[in-house]
Parts: sequence; structure tokens; C-alpha cells
Amino acid sequence: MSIYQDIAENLMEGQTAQVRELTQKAVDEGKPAVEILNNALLAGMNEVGELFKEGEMFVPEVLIAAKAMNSGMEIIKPLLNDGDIKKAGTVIMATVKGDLHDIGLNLVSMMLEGAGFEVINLGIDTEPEKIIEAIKQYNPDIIGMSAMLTTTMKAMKEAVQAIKEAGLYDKVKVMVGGAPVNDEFAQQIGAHYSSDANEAVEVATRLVSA
Ligand code: B12
Repeated sequence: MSIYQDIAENLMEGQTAQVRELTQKAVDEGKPAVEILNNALLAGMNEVGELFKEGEMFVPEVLIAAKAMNSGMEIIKPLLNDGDIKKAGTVIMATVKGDLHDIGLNLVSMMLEGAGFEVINLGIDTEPEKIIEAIKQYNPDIIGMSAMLTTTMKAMKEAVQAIKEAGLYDKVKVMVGGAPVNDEFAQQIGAHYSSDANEAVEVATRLVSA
């Protein structure tokens, strides 16, 4: 079994210590951080997603797997951030109101940081008011919002509306993502879309230079 498969399987079983150890081993063997992320940690988490969908894994197990994933993430994070350190721009990231998913949010935040962006991560269940306050406080180039439930996509639209009403829409670019979100929805609410963390970096880079 490859070390990537080994990490993915331990992640699925929620073996936090093993995931940490094996991720460190992969790093020590000289495996690129991006490969460890994609081929081991994300591969394992995708499989968890499938099993959750099929009703073969339940919420507590998913949370334990997510914790195991984070233990691996902690090890590769400094390596992903090792690139060019010039500041590319400032991004405020938040999972919208009513939504408690933060794995994708944290991953996108991490990749943006790796690409030289300063990221202010407001976390989960973020009220539009908190987003407005943060825009006033940090004067970001971009506000990135995540929604993982079809029901919380509505909160995304409301947040964009609140940004408009606060007169801040001309000052920031809005970027959205998350499993139920697509390009068409993003355009409808006046935002830019990207489907994953790598593309998020490309879109953010394009938006700050536009
Ligand atoms: C992990 C998980 C949980 C965990 C969350 C733990 C955590 N700390 O985040 C827990 C167990 C808490 C959970 C709870 C629930 N969940 Co859940 N969960 C998942 C699961 C299995 C994986 C999500 C994940 O982390 N994926 C890995 C990350 C890396 O991927 P990602 O989030 O999609 O992010 C990537 C892209 O979307 C994008 N992206 C994400 N955000 C952003 C933001 C920007 C700006 C950009 C540019 C890009 C971007 O880039 C990311 C990286 O590439 C998904 C299944 C799935 N297939 O998505 C269900 C899923 C999202 N959950 C679902 C449901 C129904 C729930 C619950 C309602 C279950 C329940 N009955 O209690 C609750 C809701 C709680 C709440 N109010 O939010 C459904 C949603 C269905 C729907 N269409 O609405 C899904 C799709 C599962 C399913 N098929 O039924 N969940």
C-alpha cells in the first residue's frame, strides 16, 4: 500500500495520531505537500463524503475523520505556505449563517495564505453583520463565503445584499464556493465562483489584479 493510501485509510478510521505520524513520514521522505494534500488527505476525506452520503458513516465518525485530517493538515500547512511571501492581497473568509461546515473553508484559507494572501478567517455560522464589520475593519480586497447546504445558499445571497446595502459592494470583490454552489448561482447573486481551493487561488489572484 502506498503511504498516501495508508494516510487516507487511517483518516477514514479517525486515527489522528497515525495520520499525523504518516503525514510527517511522507514529508520526511520528500513527498511534495500538495501531493500529500490531494492524494492522501483530500482523497480520504472525499471517500468519507461518499460513505456519509450513502449512510454508511455517521456524523460523529465524520467529525473524528475531520479531526484526523486536520492533524495532517497542521503538518503540511507551513510547507504549503512556503512559497512567495509577498502579500498578494487581503481576503476575509467565512462560512455563512446557519452553516457549520469549515473543512473546505479552512482549506481554501490555507491555500490562499500559501499563495501570499493575508486571510482573516471568521469561521462558521457568520452573520452578515459580522462580515460587514470585518470589511470595515480590515478593508479587504475580497470576501470569500462558503456554504455547504442548499438551505444556507440563501444566507449567501442575503450577505451579498447586506454588503450592497452597507454601500461596500463597490469596495470588495465577492467570491463564493461550497458543494451546492455553482457558477450560475454565483453570477445571480453578484459573486465570482470557484469549485475548489486551487481554483480559488487562481480566481482571487485574477480578482486582485483586475
Ligand atoms: C464533513 C461534513 C460534515 C461535518 C462538518 C465538519 C466540519 N468541521 O466542517 C458535520 C458532521 C458537522 C456535518 C454536519 C451536517 N451536514 Co455535512 N457534510 C460533510 C461532508 C461529508 C464533507 C464536507 C467536506 O468537508 N468536504 C471536504 C472539503 C475539502 O470540501 P468542500 O467543503 O466541498 O470544499 C471545497 C469546495 O467546495 C470549495 N469551497 C468550499 N468553500 C469555499 C469558499 C470559497 C470562497 C471558494 C472559492 C471555494 C470554496 O473549495 C474547497 C476545497 O477544494 C459533506 C459531503 C460532501 N460531499 O460534501 C456533507 C454535506 C455537506 N452535509 C450535509 C448535511 C445534510 C449535513 C447536516 C444537515 C446533517 C444533519 N442531518 O445533521 C449537518 C448540517 C450542520 C450545519 N448546520 O451546517 C449534506 C448537504 C446536503 C445539501 N445539499 O444541503 C452533504 C452534502 C452530505 C450529503 N450528501 O447529504 N457535515
